[in-house]
Amino acid sequence: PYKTLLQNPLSEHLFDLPSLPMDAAGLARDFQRYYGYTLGRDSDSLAAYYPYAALAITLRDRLMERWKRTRQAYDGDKCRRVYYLSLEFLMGRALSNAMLNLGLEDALTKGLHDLGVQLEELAENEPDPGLGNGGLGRLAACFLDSCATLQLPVRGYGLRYEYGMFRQVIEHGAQVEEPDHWLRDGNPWELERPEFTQRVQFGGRTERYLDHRGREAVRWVDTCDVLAVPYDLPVPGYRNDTVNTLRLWKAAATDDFNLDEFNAGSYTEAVAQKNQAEHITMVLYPNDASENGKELRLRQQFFLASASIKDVLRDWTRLNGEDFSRFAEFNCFQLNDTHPAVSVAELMRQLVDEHQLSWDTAWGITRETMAYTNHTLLPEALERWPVRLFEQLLPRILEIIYEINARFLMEVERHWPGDNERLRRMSLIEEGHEPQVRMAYLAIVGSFSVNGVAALHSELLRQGLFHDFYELWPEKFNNKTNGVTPRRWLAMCNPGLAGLLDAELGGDWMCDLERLEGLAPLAEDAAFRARWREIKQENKRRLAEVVAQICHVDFPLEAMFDVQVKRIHEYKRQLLNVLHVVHLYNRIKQGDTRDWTPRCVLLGGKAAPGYVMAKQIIKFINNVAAVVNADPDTAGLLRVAFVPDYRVSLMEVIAPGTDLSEQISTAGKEASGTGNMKFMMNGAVTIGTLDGANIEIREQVGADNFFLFGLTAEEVVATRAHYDPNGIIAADPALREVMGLIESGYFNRFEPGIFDAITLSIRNPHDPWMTAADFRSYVDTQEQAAAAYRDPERWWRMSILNSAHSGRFSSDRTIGDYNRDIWRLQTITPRD
Ligand code: 4GP
Repeated sequence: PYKTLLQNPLSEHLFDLPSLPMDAAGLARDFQRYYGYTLGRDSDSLAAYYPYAALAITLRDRLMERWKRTRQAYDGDKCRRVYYLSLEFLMGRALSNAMLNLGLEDALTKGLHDLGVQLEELAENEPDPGLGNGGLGRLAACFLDSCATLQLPVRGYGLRYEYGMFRQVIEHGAQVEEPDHWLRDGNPWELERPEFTQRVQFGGRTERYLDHRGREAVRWVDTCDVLAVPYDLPVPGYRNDTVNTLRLWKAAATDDFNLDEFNAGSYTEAVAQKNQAEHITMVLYPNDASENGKELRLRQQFFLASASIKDVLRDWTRLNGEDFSRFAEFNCFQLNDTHPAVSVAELMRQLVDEHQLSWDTAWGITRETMAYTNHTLLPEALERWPVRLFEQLLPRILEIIYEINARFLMEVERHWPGDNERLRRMSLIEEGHEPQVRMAYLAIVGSFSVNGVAALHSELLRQGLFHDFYELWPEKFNNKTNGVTPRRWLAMCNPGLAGLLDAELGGDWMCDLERLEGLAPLAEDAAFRARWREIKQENKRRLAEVVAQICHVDFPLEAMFDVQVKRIHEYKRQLLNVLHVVHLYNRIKQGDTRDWTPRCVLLGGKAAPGYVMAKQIIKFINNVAAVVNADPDTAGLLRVAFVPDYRVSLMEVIAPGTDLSEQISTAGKEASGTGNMKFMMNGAVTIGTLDGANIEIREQVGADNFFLFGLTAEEVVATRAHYDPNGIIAADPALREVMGLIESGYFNRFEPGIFDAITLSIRNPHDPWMTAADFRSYVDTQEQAAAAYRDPERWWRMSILNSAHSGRFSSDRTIGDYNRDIWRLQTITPRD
């Protein structure tokens, strides 16, 4: 689309930019100029967006110089690079992040103050970009942050969804979804790069022909093409002059029109048809950890894979021509779950069909450059696409998958001669009434590395889900326990605690989080504990204000703030939490409140719009909350709130203000969790099962500083065959009463029957989440947590030790591990 090139290159002087001022007055001047001139606003404009935008551009300029220098450094070094391919990047707001990383908070606050502008108020006007569902998308964002801070040449590739994650509104206790048009006012952080547009093919058919060397070759013809236009977002490292790139593709129509229609006078129809193309990046699929067989989703996946690989190959051929002999040495693709797994076949297609490499050479390259991360064990989340859909949409890709499969099955046959059952199990194609392509297997076969995201999860992959593949290629399998960025999740979101850490540990602990260990001895110091408590109380005040404002529920600060925020999913067992709440309510109603710890229970999270049970759970939480909060007997003892529209910016207020972190999934189901790490860093104590990274959290902080309950993953499996929830309910008076109260319709007096599905699921002997099995040990352990909270010396010591031992859960450690074992990148420092 940009065929017009300059005849004469621009003068070098043009690129000799003066450095921008970083002091208060200089920043304020720029802000004023952008507001008044660039954006053209006046005193008559009261729209809050523009002063925010002026501030964003002021910061973006400062990033821009560093961004260019980083690119030059990477190009100049001809270094090995990694491309992180992900359908989701849940970046969170950019402004405070840029400010922190550039070290401009004080200067900007002062500069704006001198203009009579409140920085904090402006920052609140930034939309929270929701280009992800939950853990997987947020992990990608933490990883990019760590890569920039560690000065690693890693580029993110994703999609620029016009509509991100839906906005969740609660009406009569139930979730209602509203579209989130986050780009409506524009996005001052992005830089459109139409000059790097790529063309992506769909549909059509394949055709054999003889290439110029007389060899048989294949081309993909008669396709409906879509343009992929890149938008770059800067990813600043922490005060190190590195600014990496997140490149998001937007789908756009080509300018080729159906001439027949044109000539038949259907000009408007021909143009209107082009709209179809742009639908590809219209909306994020709001499902986490669950499969969906929608054609548009496969289109999105291929669109990302094809455009990104073309982008990388274009860069390669620009410098190396058609010599791919060292390609694998310099390039590595990390696949964030199976969503971009079609990249394996697409890289093969581009190398073989477009760059005329032999199959074996191309396959050698592919297998040395692809690496795959799995994020979930839930079988319903394992992506499979109908062969039929591939045939229509990506006929050439299907041929390539068949070829990969045929060669792979020969390898299996050599390894286990005559084991037809194994061939059937391991095939990339699941046979049956409607044959399917197994995307996880394609990813494993095409990669040199396969990792899970916590020790237990990686072990369960080896022993369960991917066991056959582990037997064939044990060396491919490895673990990379997740982490979160301490810049956003401590330094930025908890300024009170950050100040204390600066004072006690010296600056820059956020780049060497193991230094938090230095807090451990201070846990014994009463004066320090008092300081710690004050900071937590202030953070609780901030959180209580938000809860009062949006939930209209009053959270008294002396109560224990007990929080579970995450996607709503049966395996995460928000239901178990609510059963405990109902149990506490029963105790209050029976006058059993001796030695009571006042408690404020906060829940939040979105349900996939089509996940009926998850939506019922939200309704149930809200109904229970309404009854409990309205009952005068609970005053000062128990409060329950559901915070609507849980998102990154809300977590920034919630994590610092939490006392007790609920990580209560059925053991063996939560791959890792990352919210658990954010809470721990901010001094919350965990109540949790031996699941995902909880196990490693407990190892770090010590069994005394973690409230453990429930069956282990092994016990869950062993119990399954003889699980008898009704027997358990009958034998436990407390649970019997809880179930009785719910089943009496106490929480749905005007809506008879609406919670039947919930109570039946708990009573079902095939309940995969085994909620009843863990009730007793959960309630007992909650009682221990409550008792610990009544002993302030003990509680604050535990709180401090949780932060102190959270260093391992910095995503800098995680990325260090990826780099050591998989990526093997050199650090690159931009030069002046
Ligand atoms: C999530 C997992 O459920 C969570 O345990 C993990 O911490 C996170 O990925 C990051 O690895 N999975 C998803 C998903 O978000 O969509 O599968």
